[in-house]
Amino acid sequence: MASSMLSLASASPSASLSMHDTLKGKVRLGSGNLTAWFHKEKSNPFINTKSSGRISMAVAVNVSRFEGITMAPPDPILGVSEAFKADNDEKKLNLGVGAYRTEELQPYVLNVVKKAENLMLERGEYKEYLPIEGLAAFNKVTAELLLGADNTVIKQQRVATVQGLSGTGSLRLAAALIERYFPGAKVLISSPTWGNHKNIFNDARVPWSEYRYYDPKTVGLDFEGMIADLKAAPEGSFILLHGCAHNPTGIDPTPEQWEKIADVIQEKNHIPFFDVAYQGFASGSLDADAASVRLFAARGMELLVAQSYSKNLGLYAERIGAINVICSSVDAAARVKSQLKRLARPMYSNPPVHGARIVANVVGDPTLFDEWKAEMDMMAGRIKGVRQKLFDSLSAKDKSGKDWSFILKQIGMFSFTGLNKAQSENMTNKWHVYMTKDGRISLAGLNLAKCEYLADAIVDSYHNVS
Ligand code: KET
Repeated sequence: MASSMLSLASASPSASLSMHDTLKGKVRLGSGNLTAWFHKEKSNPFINTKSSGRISMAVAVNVSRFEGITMAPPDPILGVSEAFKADNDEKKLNLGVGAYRTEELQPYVLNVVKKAENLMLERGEYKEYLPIEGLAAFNKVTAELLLGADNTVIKQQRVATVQGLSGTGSLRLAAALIERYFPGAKVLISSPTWGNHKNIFNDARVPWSEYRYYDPKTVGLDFEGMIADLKAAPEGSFILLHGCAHNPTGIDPTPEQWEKIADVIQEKNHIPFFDVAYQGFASGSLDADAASVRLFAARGMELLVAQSYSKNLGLYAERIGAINVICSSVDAAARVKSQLKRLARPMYSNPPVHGARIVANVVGDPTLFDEWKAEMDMMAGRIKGVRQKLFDSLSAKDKSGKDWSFILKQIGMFSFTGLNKAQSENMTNKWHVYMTKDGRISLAGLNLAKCEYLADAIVDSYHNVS
C-alpha cells in the first residue's frame, strides 16, 4: 500500500486519476474540477481512510487542495531574525526585533525571573487549566502595576482585567471586542506605528486610519498634525496611543502635550486605547512610564490598555500580558469582562499559567519587586549607554556636519535612524546589519564594542545610497 501510494504521488494528477479509474472503475471527473469531485464523493483526503482514502491521498499530494494559497511574505520584524540566522558573516548584527541582549550580545533571563521560577518549583504548583480570564493573582497585580494600587478605578472595581497572550494577544482581544460591540467604529493609529497594529485590526475586521505623529523634518513629534487629525476623526473613534517609548520613533509627547491630547479625546468623545509594551523600559521607572495612562484615568475617562511583560521582565516567549478596560461603573466593568471571556474562549480557551505566576510572584513580593526594578534600571541604563556611544561615534566619523543629536532625544529600545528603505537594505546587504526596512534599529541588540562598526555602516548608507 505504501509503495503504491508513493508511485501515485509521483505521477501527474491525470495519471493518478486514471489509475484510480482503473482500480475503482467508478470515478467520473466530469468538468475536470477536482474540488467538485471531492465534494461529490464526500471524500476528505485527510480523514477518509478506507475505500477511496488511498487514492484520494495520492491526488491530494499531486494537486494540493491548498493550491490557491500563495506564499506569504516574511514578517517585516520577525522575518529579520530569520534572515539574520541564515547569514554566516561573523560581523553580523541583529538590530531587528526589540529583544534585550547583554553586553556580550546574549539573550538575558532576569535574576528575579529565575528566583520566581525556583519558588514555583519548590511549591510544586499544578498545571491545571486557568479560568478563562487568567490567574487572579496576576490580574490583580498587573492592573495595580499599571494604575497604581491606590488608584480610585481599582478601589471602585471599575477595571475589567483579562490575562492575554502577551501584548499582541491582548490587543487582538480588544480588537475583537471593538468589532463586536462598536461595529463600524474606527481605530486611529499613529503614522508610523508598530507594524503589527495594522495586521491586528485588519484580521479583526476593524477599520483603521492613521493620524500624523512623526515629522521627518524635525525628527520629532508632529503635534499640530496629530491634534488636527484627532479632531477630524469621526466622533467616538478609538485612539491607539503608545503609553511610553513610542515604537518605532522613540518619540513621546511631553506631559503638557498628553494633557492636550486628552482634552481633544474628551471633546470628541473618542475612546483612548493604550498599548503599553515598555513600562519601565523607557525611563527605568515603572511609575513614570505609566504616567500617560494614569493621566487619562484620573480624568475619569473610560479607556482600554493592553500590557506586555515581554520586554520589561524579559518574558518574550511566555506570552504574558493583559487587557484592561477601565469603565465608568462597576456594572459595566463586570459586563465587559464577561464578554472578553466569551471572546477568548473560542479563540484559545484560557491563557498559559507559567508567565502569569512569574509576574504575580515578582510583583507581589516586595524583595523581588525591588530587585526587578534594579534589573530594569540596569537594562535601560545599558541601552542609554550604547545610545550615547553610537551618537559619539556618528558625530566623530561623519564629517558632513549632519546633526545626529536626534538619536539622544529618542527613548526606549529603538532608534529611528531616518534611513530609507534602500539605505536600510544597504545596511544589511553590505554591512550585515539586520534591521527593519523603516530605518529602525533596536539598540537593545547593540553593544559598546560594535558602536563604531554600526556608525561606519550608517554613515556609508546615509551618504552613499539615495
Ligand atoms: N506593542 C508594541 C508597541 C510592540 O512594540 C510590541 C512588540 C508589542 C506590542 C507586542 O509584544 P508581545 O511580545 O506580543 O507582548 N514589539 C517587538 C516584537 C514584535 O514585533 O513582535 C518589536 O517591535 O520588535
